[in-house]
Amino acid sequence: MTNADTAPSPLRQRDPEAAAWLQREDKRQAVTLTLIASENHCSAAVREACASRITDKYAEGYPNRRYYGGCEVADGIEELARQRAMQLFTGAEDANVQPHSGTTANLAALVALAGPGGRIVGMALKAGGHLSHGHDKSHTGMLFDARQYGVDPSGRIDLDEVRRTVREHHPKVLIAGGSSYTRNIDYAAFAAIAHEASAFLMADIAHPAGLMAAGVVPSPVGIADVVTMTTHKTLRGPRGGMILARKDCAKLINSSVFPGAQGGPLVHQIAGKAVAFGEALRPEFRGYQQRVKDNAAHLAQCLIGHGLEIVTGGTDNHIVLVDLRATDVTGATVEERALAAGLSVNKNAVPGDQRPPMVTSGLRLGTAAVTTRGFGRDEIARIADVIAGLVRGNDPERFRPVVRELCEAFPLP
Ligand code: DSN
Repeated sequence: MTNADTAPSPLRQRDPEAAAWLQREDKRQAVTLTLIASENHCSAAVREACASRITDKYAEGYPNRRYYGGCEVADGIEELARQRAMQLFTGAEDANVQPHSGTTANLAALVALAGPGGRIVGMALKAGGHLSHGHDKSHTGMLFDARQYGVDPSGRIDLDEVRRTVREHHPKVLIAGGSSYTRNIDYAAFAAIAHEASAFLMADIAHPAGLMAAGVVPSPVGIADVVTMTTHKTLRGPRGGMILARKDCAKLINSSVFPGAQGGPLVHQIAGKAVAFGEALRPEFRGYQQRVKDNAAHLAQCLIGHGLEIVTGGTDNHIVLVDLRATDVTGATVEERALAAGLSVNKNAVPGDQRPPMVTSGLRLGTAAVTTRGFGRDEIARIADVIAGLVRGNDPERFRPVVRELCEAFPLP
């Protein structure tokens, strides 16, 4: 424990109970290796912006068109975030930085493009898609007429199936992207399929947004009509969402976010987004994203070397999806063992999975957070040894010293 941990702070003085919970989270992250593909560690500068006094400010509306007075600073912050976003994602004609999350961004974009009750086509959750792409438990599956496409037996998108689904159902929106899909997507082919059917193409890049901003994987910006994302995964910003749109879709998107789906924007989070986009515009961000991608490819190869099956046999991005069906363990069991060893991972369905979502036959791993801590090939190989040992049934306690040593050698930013 350092002096900084015990020094009086307004929070520690006024609410020691809440402060203790937050301190416990600092400690948890420090002694845990995060391999959850949707998580990362943002910088202290981003966290400082998110904790700023602008959290007090209501700013319903958009820069220079607000429903409240005193918004000149909120205008400046939001415009800074928007301009940096458009610089980062070359080809973006408009940026809406207000969505509170990726799901809110998707809902707002789908209402804008499909209209209430409109037909949408997205990738099924079990195939690697996302709940908000039309799953029946999501409002996107209840409020829209949703149809889904899957993946081929090897786990890859089958463009012929996508084309058949679109030709059969005539959707207003075709969605490309997912939350556990590990391969590059041919966005030009998706756009051709959508546009042939007079549908919009919406690309959800929540996961690979950082890799795309850095140019290490192909991006749909400039190809898709609308691109939605989160800002806290590979992009390494604060928790939140964002929508990039072609100029002719921008008005629809903006009024669908506010007043359609949200009230006052979280200006403190938008400040964090502006800072994170500024960080992503620096040259070192590309190197970081290249290492994230290389580490994921290496992790997949190391796990294959241990005899484990990887969906599609590898990865093009930061995600590795382990198929446990040839073993005698479930995703839930390995997730629990991993936590006991100090690794934070998540169980995940694999294509064709027969097990329920709280059990699953897969494990989704991601390299964004450990790469932020500074991991390279050697550390990734050690983590692969641990995961393979856990799948084999070794006592998780046995791996705690390795995880502790790595956490100490590679501290949080
Ligand atoms: N929770 C995000 C993920 O883990 O991919 C998606 O909502």
